[in-house]
Amino acid sequence: MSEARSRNGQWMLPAAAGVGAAVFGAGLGELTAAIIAPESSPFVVIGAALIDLAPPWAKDTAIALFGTGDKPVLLIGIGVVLLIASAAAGVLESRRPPWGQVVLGLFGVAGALAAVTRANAAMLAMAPSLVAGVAAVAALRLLIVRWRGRGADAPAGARPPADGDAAERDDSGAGAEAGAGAGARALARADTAAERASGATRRGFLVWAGGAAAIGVLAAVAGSALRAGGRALTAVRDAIRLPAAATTASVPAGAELGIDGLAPVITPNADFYRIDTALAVPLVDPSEWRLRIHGMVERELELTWDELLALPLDESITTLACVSNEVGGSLIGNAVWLGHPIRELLARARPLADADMVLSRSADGFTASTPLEVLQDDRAAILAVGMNGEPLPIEHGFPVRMVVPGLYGYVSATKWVVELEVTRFDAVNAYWTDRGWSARGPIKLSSRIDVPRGGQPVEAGTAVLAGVAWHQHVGIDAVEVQLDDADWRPATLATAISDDTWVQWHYEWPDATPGTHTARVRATGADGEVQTSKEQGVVPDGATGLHEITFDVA
Ligand SMILES: Nc1nc2c(c(=O)[nH]1)N[C@H]1C(S)=C(S)[C@@H](COP(=O)(O)O)O[C@H]1N2
Ligand SMILES: [Mo]
Repeated sequence: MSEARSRNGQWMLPAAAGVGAAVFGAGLGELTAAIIAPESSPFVVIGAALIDLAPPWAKDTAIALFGTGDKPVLLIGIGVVLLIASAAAGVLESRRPPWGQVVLGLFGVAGALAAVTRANAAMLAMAPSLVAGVAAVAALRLLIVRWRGRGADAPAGARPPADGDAAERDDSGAGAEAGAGAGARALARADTAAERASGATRRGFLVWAGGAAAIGVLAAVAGSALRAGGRALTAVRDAIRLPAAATTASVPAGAELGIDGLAPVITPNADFYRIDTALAVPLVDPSEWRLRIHGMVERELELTWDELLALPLDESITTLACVSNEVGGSLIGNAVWLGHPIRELLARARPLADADMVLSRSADGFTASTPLEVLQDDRAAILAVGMNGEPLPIEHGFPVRMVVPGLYGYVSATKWVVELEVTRFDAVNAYWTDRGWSARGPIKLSSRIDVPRGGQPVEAGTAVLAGVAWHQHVGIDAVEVQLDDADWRPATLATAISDDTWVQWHYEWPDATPGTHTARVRATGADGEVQTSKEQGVVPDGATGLHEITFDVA
């Protein structure tokens, strides 16, 4: 081993470690983005931030030089800068640990900051960059520790572990003089051994650094394949023209109060809450979609997408709610659904007399247990293909999901549904039942105050309070408001769409005096039930209690 090569190894291998670690982290970051936050690829958010920060002359020059190619050039530029910086971080880490880790970590933090500071970004937007940063830092740390252990190319004092150990044993076991002699002999041996082994360990080390980079590249490739799959399915969805409804549903005049800050009576798809266990959204091509109805039935049934669309499709308006919705929470939404009654399909399959449950299963294995009789009565329990006039959004179950008025989503609203197994509650548990939640989940009577919104100042005089109340498949008879612990006073209900939907309410408070006030709301169901003030958490079958807000009158 020549001196020059040995000295090169003192920075080339750490530089390779830096690059390997950075590619490893960046790849995992891209994959994370593709799975959970497609808009927040670390590269794209950093690029976007640089574009925003760049002075106008820099933008003009870039456009003059590269034309419409300016953005790819920018991304490639970021990549090159990152590679150089990560090589430098590797060398830095080999001399002044942990500063190399700090440098790579700062890239992750910069990406996270760039991601969350974009317009209407969710906290989740930070995740890809944080994953990238943490992965790169951990990989760099491990690679440099490995490099330090590998011998001749390491700085003095960091010898190969086996030889170093031998020297230490000698030092501690014998007297100081003998120990020193043995130590020197051991080091001399180590030098020649290390020189012979050096080519091999250098290759071994490069395998580690290269392996880290290769994993990063594979992760990035997997991420882009996922994105491509999502784009392809989006194109398929965009091309779908749903058949006209056999029966239509409409929102009656007077159902929408149109009060600023009040949840609209129909929730736009883009604002509809989303809850599922899917790490990556299942991509189900309609042309490959099949629904199998089986289990305790006289006749098994299989249905294709074309067959489903050929059946009569009805519009229905149903308010979906999540069992995890806290009192006053936002995991609830109302949409116009288009679908075929499950009742009709069950009638064709003919359930056996002792069956009492339908276990629906999604393409990704999630299951829900729905009481059979709920799917057989006259409510609009449907296999939905449309949501607010469009095919289902992919994250809301495209191409087909269940919607069942009156039951929490976890026991009824299976998205990406591919199977209905007619069975019994005492034979099988659904996904959440095995995790501490109730096997049955009727939605509880509840109400919410939306206006005044938190922090929104209210003028003295007439203050307007408004919100929504719901008890799906039962209906709402009344809503009352309580201000500052005074008597309950009746609020005015908007026109209800149906018993299966929430209803808006409002209350005008004529003598709103300056100061801080509290307001509470409670609903009465069409069956006479008054919403309980008894507080219960969401586990195991939904929260109870009254929604209370405090607000300031100026
Ligand atoms: N495949 C699948 N379907 C699912 C879930 C799920 O995790 N996986 N979650 C359910 C729950 S808990 C709720 S509240 C509703 C939410 O539907 P949304 O995301 O369209 O609002 O979907 C239900 N359907
Ligand atoms: Mo849910």
